[in-house]
Amino acid sequence: MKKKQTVFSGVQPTGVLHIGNYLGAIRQFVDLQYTNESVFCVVDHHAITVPQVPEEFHENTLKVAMLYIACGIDPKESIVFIQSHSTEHTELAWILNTMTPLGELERMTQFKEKTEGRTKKEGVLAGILNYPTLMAADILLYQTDIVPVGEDQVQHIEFTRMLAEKFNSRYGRTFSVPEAYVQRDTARIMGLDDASKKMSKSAPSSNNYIGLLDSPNEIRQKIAAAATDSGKEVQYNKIKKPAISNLIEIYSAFAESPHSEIEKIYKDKNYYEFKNDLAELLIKKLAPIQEKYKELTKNKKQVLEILYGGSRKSRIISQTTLSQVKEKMGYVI
Ligand code: AQP
Repeated sequence: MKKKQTVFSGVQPTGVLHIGNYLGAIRQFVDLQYTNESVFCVVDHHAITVPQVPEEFHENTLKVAMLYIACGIDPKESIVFIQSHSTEHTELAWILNTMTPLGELERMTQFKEKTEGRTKKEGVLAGILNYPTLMAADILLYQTDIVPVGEDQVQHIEFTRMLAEKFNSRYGRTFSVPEAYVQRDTARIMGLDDASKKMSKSAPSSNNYIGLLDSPNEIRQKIAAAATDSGKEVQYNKIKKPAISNLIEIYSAFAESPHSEIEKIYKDKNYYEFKNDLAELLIKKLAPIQEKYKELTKNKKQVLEILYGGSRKSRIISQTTLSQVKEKMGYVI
């Protein structure tokens, strides 16, 4: 079957992936790969926009790659590779940087959040400002049509579209103009310890998230400790009951059952019973991912071969795009 469109996305190796990364992004990668040309990248250059401990960074990069595969990304269907293995990404990022208005970067919500409360003198590093341009390069190199992401990344896709259109209008059509692909119900899974902020792998407390590799006991303990709202009814209402609604969203996504069904099941039950069942559901659904991951850790050589092979395939596409870009701009190539 001819695959329809080109899908590209990436995840940063800034920690162990959590169920928000899975529901907001990786599950979509898996579904889309069968009908679309798919390219999935471990975006290691993005991770170093915040300081990394070298040993942890190295390990986390391989962990993300192994979790991609453990979650169901099939290297026979998709190109899987590590961003820094394809130097075209940083080269195109530089070129795009020269066309990016500073104001566009400064107004990015993530830039504002990540530098909140810090003055320029206190050392806001340039990478945290510039990384949307690198993300644009990642996407545009593959003539991407669709970018599956969580809601927090939508602004960056809009920014990528702006750069693609700007380049195309200045030099003639060179890039496909991509669109964000957001799964409405799981676009923003909130933190377990604070339902007003998104679940995040670099959250100060690990009680904020369920990691894809958390043990059954960790899952039980974290769900038991998860914030709830006043009252005891298991009802979906994002305004009045944000914390319970977040847990219902997680339950609903893993059980593949609508919120209303869950409300019905727990109509005469309390938070305690609901949380117990949610923990057991997560343990059951994460078990096959954890098993596959464990197998992969025993064969890191095979994982590296997949990644090197992915990089070779990715470069066939990215080198073509980069050559076109440079030729149109007048570089001597
Ligand atoms: N809470 C979330 N709900 C739904 N989707 C989410 N994503 C992240 N958090 C949630 C999506 O996961 C993909 C990979 O994210 P990323 O690692 O590249 O960066 P991020 O968005 O900054 O994710 P984190 O977990 O919050 O990492 P840190 O803490 O390092 O910043 C993206 O598609 C993202 O939208």
